[in-house]
Formats: sequence, C-alpha cells, structure tokens
Amino acid sequence: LLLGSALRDSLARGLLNLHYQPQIDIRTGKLYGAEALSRWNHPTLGNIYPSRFIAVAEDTGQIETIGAWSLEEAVSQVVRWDKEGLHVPAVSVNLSAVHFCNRDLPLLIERILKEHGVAPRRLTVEITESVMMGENEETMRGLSAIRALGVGLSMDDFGTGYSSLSRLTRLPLTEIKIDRTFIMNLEQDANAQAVTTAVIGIGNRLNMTVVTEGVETEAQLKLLQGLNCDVAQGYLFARPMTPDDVLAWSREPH
Ligand code: G
Ligand code: G
Ligand code: MN
Ligand code: NA
Repeated sequence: LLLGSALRDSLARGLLNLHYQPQIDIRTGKLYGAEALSRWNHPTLGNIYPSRFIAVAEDTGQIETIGAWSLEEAVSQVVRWDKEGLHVPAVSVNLSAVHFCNRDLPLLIERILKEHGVAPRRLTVEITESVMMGENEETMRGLSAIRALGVGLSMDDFGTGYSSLSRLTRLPLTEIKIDRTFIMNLEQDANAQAVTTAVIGIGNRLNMTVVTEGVETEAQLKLLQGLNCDVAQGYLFARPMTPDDVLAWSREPH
C-alpha cells in the first residue's frame, strides 16, 4: 500500500521513465524497432523493477494510468527521434492484461497517434499470454479494433504460461516474441532448439514477424539466422537504454 501511494506520487511528479531496447532485423542488420520498458527510480526507495511495480499498479488501480502514460511517452519519443535524425521504424509498448479489458483502449491509442501525428504502423502493443486467460468477446473486440487502426499486435513471452497454438490463429497478431528462456538454452538444449524452430516456422507460415528475446551471444544469433528468424533483441546488440543513449548507439558503427 505504501508502494502504491509512492507510485501515485511518482507518476504525478513524472518520476517514471521509459528505456528502449533496440530490435534488429537479423536478415539485413537494420533497426526494426525498439521495445519501451518502464523504469521507476524513486528518490529514497531507489530503483524499483517493473516486475514489482507493475503488480503494485495492478493492485492499486493505477495500471491504466501507466499504460496511457507509456503509450503517450513512447509515441512522442518516436517524433523526438525523427527530429534528431533517427528513424525508429516502430516502437513497442507493453500493456497489462487489465488494460485490454477497457473498451476505451482503442480510442485512447487512436487519439495519441493522431495527437502526435505518428503513423499507426509505427506502434506495436505487446500482450502477454496471461491476458488471454480471460479471453472474452470484449477483449477480442478491443484487439480487433486496435489492429484495425493499423497498430501492430505482438504476443509477448510466447512459449511460457498459457501458450496455445489455436490462440495464435484466433487473435489478430502481427508478431510473436519467443520467450528468452528458450533462447538462453538454445545452444545446449535440443528441446529449446526444437521449440524455437517450430515457433519460427509457425510464425512464418502465419505471416507474423518472429522476434526472439534475450539474444546474448554470436552463437545464438548464428543459430537463429539459420532458422530464418526475422528479428532479435538482447544484450548482444544493446541493453534497454535512455532515448539519448539509443541515439548515440545508433551512430556507433556496428
Ligand atoms: O527489463 P525488464 O525488467 O524491464 O522488464 C520486465 C518485464 O516487465 C517485461 O517483461 C515487461 O513485460 C514488463 N514491463 C516493463 N515495462 C512495462 C510497462 O510499462 N507496462 C507493463 N504492463 N509491463 C511492463
Ligand atoms: O517484456 P519482457 O519481459 O520480455 O521484457 C524484456 C525483459 O528482458 C526486460 O527486463 C529486459 O531488461 C530483459 N532483457 C532484455 N535483453 C536481455 C538479454 O539479452 N538477456 C537477459 N537476461 N535479459 C534481457
Ligand atoms: Mn515485452
Ligand atoms: Na518477454
């Protein structure tokens, strides 16, 4: 509860910020996008990780405030980067399951894009599979409305939790993110490699972009390129960074 009011206070005072982790098209080596990740550095409590404060936000009714804030912040960042000469093709925003139940979410997204003059294809929203545990008419309608705007829809952490293949075909997804636990074990675990291979194959066949998370080594990258994976994200390329650091990173040779 204490953390809940600290969060409310920090949100009001603009003490949360977004870091961005580049996503690389591993067929061309070009920048594909950037995932926005929330950071909360409290003046006295220090750094509080999203795994912790997202749960607090959900429990204290603040998750939609955070969702709206991160959408607005990420979309306006795309414009700031454009002005600085950095073209980030798309920015990816994590939204909580709870927020997808709000029937005004598509309208909110539409308004933010219009306000900042950003093309819908330059925004992707990430949903975790647990969202779909409570898969209902309302949520499905919301997802379709978001997709109809031209915004990308990404299934995050695929392969963990409540993964289901039939769900992949029912939802209007544009992207699948293979959970990093599979990538972590890619080199030494035949099972992880089998699952990764299969998911990349399914994604390709369903015309979805497949993004692999947590790519840390050249060996993993080589393997993924061999498997026709489209996009990779991980410490091998870059950590989540401040917008200025993303700009500096983009100007380094790599
Ligand atoms: O780097 P990392 O610890 O940032 O992120 C941990 C998890 O927290 C990520 O898997 C991501 O799904 C979640 N997360 C990060 N930022 C946000 C956010 O703004 N909203 C939601 N709902 N989840 C987030
Ligand atoms: O939305 P999601 O859970 O996937 O957020 C990505 C999380 O993974 C963030 O917490 C981010 O800091 C973390 N992350 C990003 N790249 C790597 C990586 O290469 N290795 C590891 N271990 N974690 C990573
Ligand atoms: Mn994510
Ligand atoms: Na993930």
